[in-house]
Amino acid sequence: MTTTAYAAGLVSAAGYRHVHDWTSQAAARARAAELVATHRAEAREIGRNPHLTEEWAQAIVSAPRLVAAVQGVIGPDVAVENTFLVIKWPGADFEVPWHQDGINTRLELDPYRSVAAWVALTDADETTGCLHVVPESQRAGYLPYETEAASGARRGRALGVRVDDSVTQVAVPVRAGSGVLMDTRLLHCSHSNTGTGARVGLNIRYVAPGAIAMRDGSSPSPTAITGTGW
Ligand SMILES: O=C(O)CCC(=O)C(=O)O
Repeated sequence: MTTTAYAAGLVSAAGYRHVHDWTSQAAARARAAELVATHRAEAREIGRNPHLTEEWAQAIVSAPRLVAAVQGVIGPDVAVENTFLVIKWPGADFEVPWHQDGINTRLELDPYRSVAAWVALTDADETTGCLHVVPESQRAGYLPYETEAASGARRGRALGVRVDDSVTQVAVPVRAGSGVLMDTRLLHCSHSNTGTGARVGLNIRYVAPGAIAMRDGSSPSPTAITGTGW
């Protein structure tokens, strides 16, 4: 991996920054408890695009403090391209491999018109499986990735990028009700939850107009949050 090709991007020199208190810790934990109760029996680990159907997810993606932070990065007109719920059950083997949120087999996001948010509904730390990032990795641009099967990822949509162990990696603990904004090229991963309670987080890809390039040439239809012309 080279890290000198591009400028730092819009989020920060490191490629990520915290968003504090997009909701209260109590409200986030209450929502997490409901999700855990709903999904415990089947030990469901992922939910794709809950913002399309679930009121709780629609409320999160349009939370004023979160949207204001996103607008501070990509401008006033904001839509949601994708959401991804991850529940890490205690003791379950569930590693999300190194990946970049802005590129996959379906699309590529313009990193200057998009930003990823990972928001915590429970506390997430190194024990319970918080995100780990490679600071400044956005400077390398989008990197070649493997398919889910080839990267060893058994679950989730993450597409694995090979990251050398010698590269600086940083754990990013987040309290319930807070979150992290990431450059869509920032390398990140998460490990299994070795704690005692479920870890619940929602990944959101926010876009400004013109951010989405679909590989098949089709027109994208993100979910508008602010602005017109979507
Ligand atoms: O919730 C996690 O542990 C990782 C989720 C993630 O990295 C993603 O959805 O892009």
